[in-house]
Amino acid sequence: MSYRVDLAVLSEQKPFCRFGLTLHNLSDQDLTDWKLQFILDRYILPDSVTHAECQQIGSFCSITPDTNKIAANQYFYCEFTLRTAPLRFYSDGLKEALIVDIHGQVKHTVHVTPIVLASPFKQRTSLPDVVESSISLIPKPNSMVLDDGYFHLTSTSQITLQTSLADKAAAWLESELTSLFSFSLNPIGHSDIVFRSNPTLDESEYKLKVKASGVTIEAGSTSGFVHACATLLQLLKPVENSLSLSVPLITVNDSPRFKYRGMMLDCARHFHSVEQVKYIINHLARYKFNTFHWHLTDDEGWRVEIKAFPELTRTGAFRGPNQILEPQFSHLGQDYGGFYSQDEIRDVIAYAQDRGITIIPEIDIPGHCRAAIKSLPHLLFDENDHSIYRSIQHYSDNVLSPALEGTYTFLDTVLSEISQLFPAKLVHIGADEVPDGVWSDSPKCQALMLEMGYQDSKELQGHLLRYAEKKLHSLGKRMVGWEEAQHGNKVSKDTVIYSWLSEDAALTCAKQGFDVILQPAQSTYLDMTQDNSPFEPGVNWASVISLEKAYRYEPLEMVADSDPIRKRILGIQCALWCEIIIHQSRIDYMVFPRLSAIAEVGWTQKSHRHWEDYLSRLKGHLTLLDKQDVKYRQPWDNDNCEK
Ligand code: TNX
Repeated sequence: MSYRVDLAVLSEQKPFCRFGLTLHNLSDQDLTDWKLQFILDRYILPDSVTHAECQQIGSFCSITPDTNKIAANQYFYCEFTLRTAPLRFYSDGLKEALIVDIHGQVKHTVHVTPIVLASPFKQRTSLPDVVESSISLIPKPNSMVLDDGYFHLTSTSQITLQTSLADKAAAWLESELTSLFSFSLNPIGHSDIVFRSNPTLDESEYKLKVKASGVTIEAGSTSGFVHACATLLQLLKPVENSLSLSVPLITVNDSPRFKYRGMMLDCARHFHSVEQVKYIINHLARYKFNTFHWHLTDDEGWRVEIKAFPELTRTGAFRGPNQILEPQFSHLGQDYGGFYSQDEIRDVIAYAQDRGITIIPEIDIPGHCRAAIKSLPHLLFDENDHSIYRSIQHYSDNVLSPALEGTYTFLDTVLSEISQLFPAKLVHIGADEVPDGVWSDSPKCQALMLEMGYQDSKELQGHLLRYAEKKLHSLGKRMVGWEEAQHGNKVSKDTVIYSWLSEDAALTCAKQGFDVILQPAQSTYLDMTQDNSPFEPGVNWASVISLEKAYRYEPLEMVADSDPIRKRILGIQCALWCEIIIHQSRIDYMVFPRLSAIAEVGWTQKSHRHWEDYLSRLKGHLTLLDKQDVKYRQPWDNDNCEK
């Protein structure tokens, strides 16, 4: 190791933190003509830097020192300030660092030491020890009666389909039996699992009966059959020294608490392969979710092929030293990225449909658009816009202009292709986090405001979103957006609001007449750390979300049962934002088992949910996760760490 960088907290004076950065030249050669590049996802106040100048684009930082030489075995030191909540976790520090020459060519790799935090080490919280439940169903069914005894699926068992509604569920059951238990059904065997249509059952509702004579599944919808299979799969246990599987005698009559149960996956900040996306979708089916919200575009990446604009993926899907987009979050010295072709997307949609899951695509506008703007500057870049702004993720050039014709050409084309590609009725247009100050120094935007009689720049955002909403209507779609979609008061009440700031904010939207999906960051964001130990990966701007906190999320707790506003709440969703999700094992660590806790929040009635009861079921359920080799966070292991 010839070069090393250390970062230490020097002082915490709310709302600021002061840091000292030391770059050690441990080699026996002088270092000259150098700059230091590193990844830090907080914003360095440019005027606060000593002995150097800092340029920052998003999380990509570049420090140019005042003196260009570090003699052999000497070091360079500078200080800077962040306006930030105190740092509490090692993953808050520098992620990667490189020494480059003054033209940006890589000279040396740099070893990054863990950040020296100001806060003392915090003990992890431990979970109560519980006795493992004999039935490990998650989410817990809303009605279930257990009998004595077992039925056995054997090498002579067969599925009998009495309805074509169950085709997909039965095929999924067979593939899961193979992958979880290496168990195959016999095409000419006994009718041990019978699927029967029951038109009296609502969407997603199902009945599962296991008697001494076999298993009967009834539903009135594809989703109902899939959920019944998810229950059956969790009831099965391999019988020792035999090829058969046992299932307890049981009667389950079950239906979900919320109609909409979703998960959002951010594939823009880091790219996840088709296989990784399918992996998540299959797990969603196992936990009886019915919606996968696919965050396909953001500042740091455009991940969906648009035939009319190949530039969007040619430029916007990659970042790195040889790309137009700078490296962000990881892979500092390397080109990095990827996108989904339309054929791949169709394949993923079919895979999800086979599991009763609808995919809602998200094209995030007008903020979070840096990758698109850099890819299509001739359409999307307003060269006369001198507005000064900085987004939450530290970009000053990431917002579409509502006053450029090109913006509308872009929207028409992208929304048309997306609407054709995705069969879902809902299309998500983002609308989150448009920074203050945007459009204020653009003659075109100011002229548009004057022409339309707008007083507030938020109305420009509303103007653009109203256009998107009408376009989507003309394509037979319903628009959905983050909370800020109602800013500027222009979109109609047909738009569905995904509320992430807080439940209060969600209720305000519902009172105004919007349908709402609850996704409060404080309980459902899977990128939040899971404990106070500084070793935990993640961020904590909304909260630390332990398994218990996720489980104890109680939607609409403050709303009376009789309040008509409840009808406006379509359901709940959790989200994995992926700034820090660099590899599959981190997906596992952040998602499992919290996903199972949120699944129960969405599915099981409040009166049936109890924390310790969930834990006792979870204990048995972990065996199933082990079978799938999921690298979940060990709930009872106090030295728990990412593998
Ligand atoms: C907020 S929630 C965001 C995302 C970030 C996330 C990180 C929302 C609509 N926007 O852009 O990735 O926080 O936790």
